Amino acid sequence: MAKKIETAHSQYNADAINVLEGLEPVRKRPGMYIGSTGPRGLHHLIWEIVDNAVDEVMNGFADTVDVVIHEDGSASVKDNGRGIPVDVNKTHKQTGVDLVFTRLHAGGKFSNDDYKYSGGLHGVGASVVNALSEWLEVEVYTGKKVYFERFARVDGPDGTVHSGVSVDPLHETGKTSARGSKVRFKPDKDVFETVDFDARTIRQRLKELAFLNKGTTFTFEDRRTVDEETGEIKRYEYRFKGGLTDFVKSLNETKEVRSEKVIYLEAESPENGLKLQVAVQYTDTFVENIISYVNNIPTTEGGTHETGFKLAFTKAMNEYIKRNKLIKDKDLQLVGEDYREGMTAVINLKLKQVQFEGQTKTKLGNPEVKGLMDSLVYEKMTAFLAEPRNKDIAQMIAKLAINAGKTRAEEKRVKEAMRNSKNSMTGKNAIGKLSMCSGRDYSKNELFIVEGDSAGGSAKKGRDRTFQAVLSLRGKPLNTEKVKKVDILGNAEINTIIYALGTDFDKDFNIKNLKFDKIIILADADHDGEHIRCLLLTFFYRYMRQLVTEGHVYLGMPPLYRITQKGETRYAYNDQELDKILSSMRGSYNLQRYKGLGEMNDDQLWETTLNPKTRTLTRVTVEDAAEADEMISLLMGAGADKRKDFINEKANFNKVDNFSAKLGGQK
Ligand code: 28F
Repeated sequence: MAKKIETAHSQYNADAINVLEGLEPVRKRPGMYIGSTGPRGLHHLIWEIVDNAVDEVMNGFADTVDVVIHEDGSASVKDNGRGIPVDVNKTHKQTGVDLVFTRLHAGGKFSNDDYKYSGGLHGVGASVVNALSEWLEVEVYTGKKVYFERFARVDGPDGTVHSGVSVDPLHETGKTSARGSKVRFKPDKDVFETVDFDARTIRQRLKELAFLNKGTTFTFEDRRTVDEETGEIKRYEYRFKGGLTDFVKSLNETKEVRSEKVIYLEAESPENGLKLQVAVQYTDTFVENIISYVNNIPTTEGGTHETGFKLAFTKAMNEYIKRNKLIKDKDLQLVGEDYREGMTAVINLKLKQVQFEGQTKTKLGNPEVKGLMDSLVYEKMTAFLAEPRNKDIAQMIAKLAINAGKTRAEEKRVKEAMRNSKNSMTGKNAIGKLSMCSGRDYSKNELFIVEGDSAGGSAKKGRDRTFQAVLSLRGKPLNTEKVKKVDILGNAEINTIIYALGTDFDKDFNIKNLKFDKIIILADADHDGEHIRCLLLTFFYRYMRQLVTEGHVYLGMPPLYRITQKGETRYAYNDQELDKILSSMRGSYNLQRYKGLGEMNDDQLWETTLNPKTRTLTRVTVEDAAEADEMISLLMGAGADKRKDFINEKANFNKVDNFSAKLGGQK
């Protein structure tokens, strides 16, 4: 190995300087090219190479992409495309392989605009990966032959570091009947904070790419670990014949759908370098779930393509309803959101010139795309609705939207009524459940939401009433996914919470009016308690998300056991803690198991759960809340049959336990 590097030094000096000048800036400022040198940046290296393989797929030359993480921590990506050109390019006087791996391609990668749909940090090119690797090996299978080239980091005697140097130039190594390219590289540990690839992240992305590129096979192997059960290396394979249609179905897997059929539209505008695919399916929830991609990159912040899609969908449906005279009530005017209650949609856009903007550069900015999407989707959707065989689904959407519109009007009336007669909110009902604190310094105040009247009673007695308020829940708060907004308002428990917090909810939510710094959920450690925790988190996640993202929501952790010995009291919060305490004790002791919060008297509750000096709280993260939300969808969103299947198949209550274990684990 050392020998090769020396050869490289003497023999390829001239070339090496060229390469250096080309790749120098990347090593100097990796962040500029891959965003960061943290885990995200590290994975960017793989995405970059995978992107090149997917380009071969998108151009119709390949249908398989294999990714492997090797025992030595290197990653390889292989496609069955044309193979990176091995002949010397006339203009550049370099092989195609050298062009790809040693030339920095500003922005649009190769000069040929038609070659590439790329955007954002993606598409900065394989040379960036080369520059940030300890070594990188390329194998090309073409014309019945195998070619190989190795690049490496070369540390000069004077301490200078040159990376991406061709240390074993391109040469033939054997025969093959295969076609394609394979790239294997080892990230440079001097560049990255961590060089540990995360298998789950890679699997997720490959699955997503498989949905977005229908019919393409993506495989993944992590050779660093073996499967616990089989003792073998696990191989994952993702391939979806249905593409976006399968994607939407998979998103709705845990929900009850309004119709099995998925609306699928595709269109293109070659003169604008735009291709679009859209898939839509309705669930029996009341939530809108639109996810979009541009050139296989998720546009989480939305953008002009989403706007255009919404405009077109609304317009096409409005006209359908009008043409078929489906609205009886003259005063009813439907708006866009009426058509999106329960809608799951995936938009996949291919675009030549992309502009990303927004806080995380995940928002599509191209202004022309709004109009293009609008007219293309409108045209396709109108045609879809006009087909006799789509009548059922068209009528179904119309009916849903009309209901949504009616409900929206009703909600407005209920809310207005509520605002005008403060009575209903501050009425006996709310007051009976809520014991406010006396302090008016909102940045210190805490609201305990307590399960059950007896626990609520103890909490009311035990608390420090200067800054701690208590709200006791009598019944279960309702599952906010399955109900309409107007029912949410009608649910006493949820209503009281909204009133107590002062923030209003959903679109009217305003965190400035929050009357508490901490909202602490206190529920028992049993299944009912889990359920209540999940329901509340789902409500906060869906309708008051900022409470969660800004860290105002907590879970209280009441103890499970009380151990007393000679007048000394200790508490255990789980079985392991109990074992530990008991094994450290000599002589007789008294053990009490709390079956619920209600069994604790006010002193005990204060000491273990309320007192800021001695209690344990778990702050709820947005991931926790999202997980609760997903679980609620799994457990309640689906109809009875599906739920039963799920419980039988996947033992969901373990998942509930995992969830609480996870929450408990991060105090
Ligand atoms: C494992 C990652 O990188 N696959 C690739 C090709 C195919 C061509 C190509 C790539 C060379 C110099 C532009 C072949 N035949 N997988 C990959 N497969 N790059 S990268 O060409 C790039 C040109 O300048 C290819 C004809 N045209 C293009």
